[in-house]
Amino acid sequence: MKIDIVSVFPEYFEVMNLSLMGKAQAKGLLEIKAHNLRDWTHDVHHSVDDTPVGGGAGMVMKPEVWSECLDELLGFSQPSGSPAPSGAPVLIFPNPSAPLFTQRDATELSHADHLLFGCGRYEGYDARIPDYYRAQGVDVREYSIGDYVLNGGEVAVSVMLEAITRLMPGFMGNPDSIVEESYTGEGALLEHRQYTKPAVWRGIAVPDVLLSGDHGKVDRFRRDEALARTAEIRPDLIAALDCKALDKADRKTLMALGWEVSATHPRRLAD
Ligand code: JB8
Repeated sequence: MKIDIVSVFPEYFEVMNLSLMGKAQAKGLLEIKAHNLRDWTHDVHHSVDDTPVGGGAGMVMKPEVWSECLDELLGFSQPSGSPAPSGAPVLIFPNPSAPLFTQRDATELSHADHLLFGCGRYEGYDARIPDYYRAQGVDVREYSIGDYVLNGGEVAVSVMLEAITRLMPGFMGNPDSIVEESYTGEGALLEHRQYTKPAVWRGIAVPDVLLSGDHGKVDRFRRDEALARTAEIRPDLIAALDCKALDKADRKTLMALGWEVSATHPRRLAD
């Protein structure tokens, strides 16, 4: 997978040479290139922003600099005209006012050949930039990574890239560890808690059942814990489950936790 990132702080992405991401690059699985947006400016001050039309605080990133940069990285020879070449990258802009980036998006994008990320700064980028490339036939995505505001898109891109690249075949040593994780698949639950040895540490014992060697009992214990923790921390995920996908023991557990499970989706009963 080829990954281009455009930013006014391209050095930020030197972290991508570390850990599993660095190994994936060394293996040739990934090719990450960070570009400096200011390389596409022509003025002496290398300016990339201007005041907002309509007034207001802060600055907005100018469309002309971005279009010169993106035309080149997308392989568009003309400023306008020819449609997106086949095999064109998916163009992704972090934006705190966009839909949430989810595990589903990470899974989808892990199959792409080429991603191009644009990192905004200041109050963001001119809204015509994504509009224009969409109109040119480019697959343009805008995503928020959560309900908080960052100073720019760089951190959001590193979050998205970490979520996307670890799903690529050959990226992780043990692909099984992906299947068992939170937020994978339809019946998404938070994970059960994890323990390692020793069995008693500072007077605190791991749950007995995990030492029993009874895999059926261990699986049931973990499933019940996942249901209970999810009901407590993320009741929205329980309410999104398909009741038909719940086994008898799941239903019994949820009912004991105060959920009604006879409709399409579980519903929290009034206390
Ligand atoms: C300027 O909070 B964020 C985010 C914030 C930003 C920009 C992009 C993303 C650009 N501020 O996800």
